[in-house]
Amino acid sequence: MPADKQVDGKDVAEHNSRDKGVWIVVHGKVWDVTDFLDEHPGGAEIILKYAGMDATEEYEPIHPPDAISDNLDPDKNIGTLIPNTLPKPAVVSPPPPPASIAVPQKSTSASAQPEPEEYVKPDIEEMLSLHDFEAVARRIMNRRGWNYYSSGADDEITMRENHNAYHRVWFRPRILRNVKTVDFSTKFWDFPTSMPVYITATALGKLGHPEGEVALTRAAGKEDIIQMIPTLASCSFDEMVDASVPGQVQFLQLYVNSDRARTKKIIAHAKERGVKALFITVDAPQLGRREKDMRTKFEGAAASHQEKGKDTVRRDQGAARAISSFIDPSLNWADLAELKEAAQGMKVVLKGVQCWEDAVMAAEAGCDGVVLSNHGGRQLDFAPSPIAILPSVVAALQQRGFMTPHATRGKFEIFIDGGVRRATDVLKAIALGATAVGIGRPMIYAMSTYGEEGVRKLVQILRDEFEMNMRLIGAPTLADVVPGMVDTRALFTPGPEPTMYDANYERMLPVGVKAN
Ligand code: 173
Repeated sequence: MPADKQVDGKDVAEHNSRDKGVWIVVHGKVWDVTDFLDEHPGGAEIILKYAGMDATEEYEPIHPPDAISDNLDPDKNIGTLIPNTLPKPAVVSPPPPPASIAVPQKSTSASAQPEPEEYVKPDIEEMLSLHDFEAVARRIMNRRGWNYYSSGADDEITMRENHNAYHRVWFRPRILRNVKTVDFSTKFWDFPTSMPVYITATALGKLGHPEGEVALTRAAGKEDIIQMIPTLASCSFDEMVDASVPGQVQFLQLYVNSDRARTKKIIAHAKERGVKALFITVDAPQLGRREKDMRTKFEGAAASHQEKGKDTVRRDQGAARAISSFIDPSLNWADLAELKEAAQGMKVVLKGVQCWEDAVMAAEAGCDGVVLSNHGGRQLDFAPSPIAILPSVVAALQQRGFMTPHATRGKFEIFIDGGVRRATDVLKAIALGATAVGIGRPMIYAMSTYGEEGVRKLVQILRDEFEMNMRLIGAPTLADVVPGMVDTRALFTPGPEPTMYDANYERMLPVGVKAN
């Protein structure tokens, strides 16, 4: 059927079941997805829910724009929907904010149903720290987006520990050093950047902001920091590269697909578009259980599981589960050579290393670096915080000659991510031997609350913090931030009471119990 055929909404509405055929509308185009139902990485159920309807709103945040045309044959494009001919589905009201943060209600004697007080988003100039973006995000993001980004695995012990561990590293500040000017620009390998912080990969940006990840790209370009492009972005890879300015350095985070040909195609395309480094995620052979995400996304909806198809994975539980089934759990060390060869010309880094033995194996396998990461506490609960394992990783790599002494860092770079909220956190990581630190959630919260300007503001806040804190520890350059500037003796003992989580995150509650 010719793709420019005009299709009446009534015809679409009639194709609403496996028996009658399943048509859906996305961005004004009508697609026949009947044969694709059981191939859909997100499962058949979610498509069937939109059978005969316009699925654009559901589709948009969790698929890059080219996902349909990449996966369906052109003859499955039935044509273009004639505007305003599709019967309207029942209106679904936007999800309420989490009950635990519901604002106090005005008491009014005139009405039995008091109106909730409206939350007034603060002016961006009121943002003083990275925590502030999270606090605003929690109030204004829709529930689905907030629960997806804010959730951690199981009891969220690792997610909290990632941040809390920084509270147990203390500085040993030096005095009377000339800190009139401080310089915190640095290089990742030979790629210069304005600070030792990059935007790490986070999926599904349009759950937070309609522009999605291109807002991060633009902010990174303007503030001269490096962005790691996620495999599972809401924007397409090309949109993110097209949004960069000339000379802007971008990395790519890669989930390795069971279909290796697809992965190689992605790598080749990234190389062609000038991506400088490939960060292969190695901590997610299966997605962790983020119960807050799983529970709330389908609150009130009937439970679902894939009826037919290749496996029995439930895909209705949370945004990430819906789209992660392509990730290859059989990926192992023997596959690295092939991936490295495909990536020749780009740096290759393993993202998600959680002990020194694996960091050494990565170096021995010829990788250019590692990211000590537990995926923001979203995968294995009780994985250690990256800052706690950093000293042992550095020691092991130095012993084996993969890292030269701190001030003249070698070619093997150590990045860390998870729980970073302050420039002091970053400086602690630098002192202990990291090249730089990835920031994920706060970037997404800044984007979700104030768009590109929010992300720029976040970077500016960090810049101010770097300048002040480097003066206060007596380090005019990052080369002066050496191991002797930190005291890690408390790292493995209980430390100060955590602060962030009580303010910005709610405790997880069992099914059916409302937070208060
Ligand atoms: O942490 C995540 O949510 C994540 O990495 C992911 C993995 C697969 C699909 C979507 C997101």
